[in-house]
Amino acid sequence: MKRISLTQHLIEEQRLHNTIPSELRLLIEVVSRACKTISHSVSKGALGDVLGAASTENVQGEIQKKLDIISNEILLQANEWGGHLAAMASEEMESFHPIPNRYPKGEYLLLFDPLDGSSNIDVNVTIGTIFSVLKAPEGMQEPSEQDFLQAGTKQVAAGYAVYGPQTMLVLTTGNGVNCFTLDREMGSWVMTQRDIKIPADTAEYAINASNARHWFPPVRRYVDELEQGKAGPRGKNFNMRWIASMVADVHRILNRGGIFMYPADARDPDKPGKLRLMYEANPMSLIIEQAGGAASDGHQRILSIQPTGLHQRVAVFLGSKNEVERVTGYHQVT
Ligand code: P6P
Repeated sequence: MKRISLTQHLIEEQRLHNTIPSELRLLIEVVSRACKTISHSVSKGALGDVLGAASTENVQGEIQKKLDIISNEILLQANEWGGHLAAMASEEMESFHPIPNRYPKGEYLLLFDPLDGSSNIDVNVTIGTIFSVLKAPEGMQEPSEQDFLQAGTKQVAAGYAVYGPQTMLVLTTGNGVNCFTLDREMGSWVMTQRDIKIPADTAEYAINASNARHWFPPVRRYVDELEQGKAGPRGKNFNMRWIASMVADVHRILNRGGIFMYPADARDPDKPGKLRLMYEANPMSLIIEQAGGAASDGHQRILSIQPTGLHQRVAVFLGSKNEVERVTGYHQVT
């Protein structure tokens, strides 16, 4: 495959599809540069005094890790001066972050989980950054939380950086999914996979099985069948993976198929799941669908959900299309 840079890809996409105006290209390049900085901080580990917990909690009531805060700051500072954004929102901040008056404002809204998989940071397991891009409503003057509450189908771009053995950037602007590997010597993102597609079938599933006693019947039935293997109704054996880092699990699924599940369960029937719609489920669902997969909350397409809150949670079943359709079907009959 011809190795091209992220910049060349974005310019070629603009020529081909006219879907990446210069402001959006600037936004994507600024975010990708911030992810390089985050990767650099993450890779220092104990040498950079970036490990361990901060003394604060985020809006989710979770103890923040130092790197959660560092990564959030990196994204805020990288994006606020460029004139491409009207506002930002983050898992780590209760309310949205308007662009300071000293900077020009643009027409895009950027949402992100600055460092996903934080429980893995201190034990050197893969983590990542997830981001979602929306257009600000026409004629918007002063941004409000309501302006962010757009269905996932309205995203104009979505992506993640995965900080693993390689640092990679996975991006969609609505015409397929492309992967870039960070060339640390050159400091540039180089395309290493073009138009990636997820196999419609799989023999691998991802769920936190320690919650099995709390699962509702449709999930119980689906996983039981997988566990019965060749002798069971599925007629084949399945493998299980759970990295407890959505970015890492999704990246594996994007590359070799699989189904990722974080369902609602009986621990808190009012809580529709753990993952957040706006800056985890929506961007990942767009990427998965653009790669030929599917993403549902058990009842409907995640991208069709009309948000009601910036930090609302949603149940997530995403990955190989035929498996997501099967488990979603069980929610209609079980
Ligand atoms: P559990 C990380 O905290 C995260 O938000 C996702 O990245 C990951 O898939 C999930 O939570 C792990 O949750 O309950 O298995 O620790």
